[in-house]
Amino acid sequence: MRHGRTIAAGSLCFALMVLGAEPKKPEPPTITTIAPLGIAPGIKTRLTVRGLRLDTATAVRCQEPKATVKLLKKSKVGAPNPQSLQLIGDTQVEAEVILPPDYPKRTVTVTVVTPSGESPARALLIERAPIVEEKEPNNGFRQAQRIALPSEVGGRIEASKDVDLYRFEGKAGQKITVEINAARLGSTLDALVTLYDGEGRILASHDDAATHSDPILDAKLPTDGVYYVGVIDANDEGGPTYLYRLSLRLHAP
Ligand SMILES: [Ca+2]
Ligand SMILES: [Ca+2]
Repeated sequence: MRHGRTIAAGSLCFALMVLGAEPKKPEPPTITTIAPLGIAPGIKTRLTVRGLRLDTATAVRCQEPKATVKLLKKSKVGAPNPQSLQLIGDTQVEAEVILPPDYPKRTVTVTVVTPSGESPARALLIERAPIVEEKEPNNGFRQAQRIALPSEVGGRIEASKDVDLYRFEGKAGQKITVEINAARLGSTLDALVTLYDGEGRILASHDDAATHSDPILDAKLPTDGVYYVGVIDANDEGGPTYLYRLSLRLHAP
């Protein structure tokens, strides 16, 4: 499908050139992934914005007019292979953003401006509570990272077949939700999340929601004790742009 369109566009371009028309205008930039995935209001945050054609950036813009945004750096970066170029990008900009402390919404969007135009907007989560940073090694039950119930964790499937395991204590009858925010925010990760009991037996697992590829699962904990949450990429891929935000939530009884 994509190949067919390219040929059609190429033929059209050739036809226009033969007719003496203007050559095609340079394409505007696009954003693939922004790291980190979220930002806390009132706190200076350094963002790494990855995408296509970002190395000529002249500005980074924020949807919130009262935000302070400073473009720090722009550069070309390697993409692992041509197939993943559109997903991962091969250029990046770094910027410093400060949102007003009373910013009220759940997300904020940013764009990158180059001489060829402005990119489509990419959303960032607004963080109201401190984020727990993922710590490797956490690939097995014995190495699982201890987190509280509830918690918000910022993690990354940094390499092919990376597994991220978290351990928490629960009580019988507690109702919890485990949600991943990744693809919805431009992460390359196609996350799959699994809830295990203290013996490592699978209690629940989820891959894709109805309208996107970020998993979300609800569970009622059967006993008092230890539980584990595992995050993997459904295709066993990984890398710097395979970021996720894990929300472990406890519901009121
Ligand atoms: Ca990891
Ligand atoms: Ca890991």
